[in-house]
Amino acid sequence: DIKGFTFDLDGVITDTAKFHEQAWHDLATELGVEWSDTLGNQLKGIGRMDSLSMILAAGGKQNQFSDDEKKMFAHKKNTHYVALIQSLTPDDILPGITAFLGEIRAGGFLASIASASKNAPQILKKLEITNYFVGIVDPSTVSHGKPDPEIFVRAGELLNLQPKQIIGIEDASAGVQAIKAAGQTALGVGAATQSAKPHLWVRDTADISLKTIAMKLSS
Ligand code: B16
Ligand code: MG
Repeated sequence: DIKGFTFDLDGVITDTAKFHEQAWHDLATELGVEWSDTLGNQLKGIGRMDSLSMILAAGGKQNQFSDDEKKMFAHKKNTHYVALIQSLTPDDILPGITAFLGEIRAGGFLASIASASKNAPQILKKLEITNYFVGIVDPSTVSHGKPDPEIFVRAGELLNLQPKQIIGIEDASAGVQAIKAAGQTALGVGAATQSAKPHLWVRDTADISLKTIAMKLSS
């Protein structure tokens, strides 16, 4: 029986992708790398240093900077990003999610966060939903990013449940792969997850509820 949920953050709980994109776009421009929507999409769900590497590679500049310079660029992007997320309020929670978190709590289920973002604690605080979660995996202690199962395994451990008792929720294909590899049931949200063949699928966060999940599990 399902007893808990592991949540991705960006794209499932709130749309911080637009802030990441703005901050990366500005940094790319400053570094003389031409921005494209394709590049922006490729960065979704990818960790901070890997995102920077992809931007430099897109501009053919992967060998032009020292590790210290790269750290400085990533720090600069993050400072800008952190300034942008200060505007988040509970109104920025994606449709259906607040109600679903309420159902989880009322039903005695547990929830934890499996996000690559080091800013996840701040974001949950801004959205005023920190106390719906028993824990947040600290991504700085995770060695392998999604699609590696590590972060979902850790999020499952925070729940103190077996993988079979957990549903993981993701909007990225690499995230769905990670959930499946962790032995949890994957609920994919949106078209981008279909290629990873999640066990359960919804078009939109508004379609997520205990009732729809129960229906999909039994069909
Ligand atoms: P930070 P998720 C990911 O969050 C974002 O989708 C991705 O764009 C970002 O680069 C990554 O977190 C790291 O975030 O720079 O804040 O540590 O989808 O795993 O919740
Ligand atoms: Mg995501």
